[in-house]
Amino acid sequence: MAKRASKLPHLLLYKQGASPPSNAVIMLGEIIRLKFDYKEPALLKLEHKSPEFKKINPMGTIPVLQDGDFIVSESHAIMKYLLGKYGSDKQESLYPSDVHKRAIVDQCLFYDAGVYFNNLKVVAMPTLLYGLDKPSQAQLDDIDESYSVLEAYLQNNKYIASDHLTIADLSLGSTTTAMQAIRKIDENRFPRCVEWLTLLNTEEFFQNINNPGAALFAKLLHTFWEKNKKK
Ligand SMILES: N[C@@H](CCC(=O)N[C@@H](CS)C(=O)NCC(=O)O)C(=O)O
Repeated sequence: MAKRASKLPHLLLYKQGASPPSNAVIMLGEIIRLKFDYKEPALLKLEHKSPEFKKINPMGTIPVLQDGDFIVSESHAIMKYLLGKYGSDKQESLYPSDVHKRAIVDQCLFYDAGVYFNNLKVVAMPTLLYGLDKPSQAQLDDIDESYSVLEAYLQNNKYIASDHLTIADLSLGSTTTAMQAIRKIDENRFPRCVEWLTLLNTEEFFQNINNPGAALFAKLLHTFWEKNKKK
């Protein structure tokens, strides 16, 4: 009997293990059963700023998804794309179509993209590339301020944007876990954040994909802080 041509898409993801937005996309892939091939540009060698990489993503960031000859960057846009194209029965719960429900998920995604992840990045990139040896008090205060936003989002639901898991949990959850390497959540001030992280940690995709990535991120930062102090 003739072999049927595979309908599986060829998805190539540019990512790094220690990158929270990459891990958000990979967790989504796991939930909706997608298989990725991976490329890992060496950020420490600035490969993501090379002319070749910038042809793929002018922003010079990871993750970037290549689906056949279609390319899209920015983890939140990638997740919405993957769900729209391959989400099938999972799409509705992970990114609801109801306008109000979707607006709340978007509110969280844009908070991650526009503010929250940046509070991590302004510590991480100068540590890895420019000799920063510890976060400043102002950076730590900004992170605490951003935890208070999550705490407020979590007042009504145990998940960040709904009473069930959505892609907002993957984004804000992966950023938050990595952020612990810089500023631990104070359980007395932000109890709902701690409960939410505990809940996410019951998921296998979180344990298997997110947590090793966050551990790698923590190790990198602490190694560089030690090294940079000796300079
Ligand atoms: N909002 C973007 C952030 C992407 C981002 O900044 N990724 C980091 C790695 S975790 C990066 O590429 N940093 C390199 C740089 O900005 O130079 C997303 O969610 O994809």
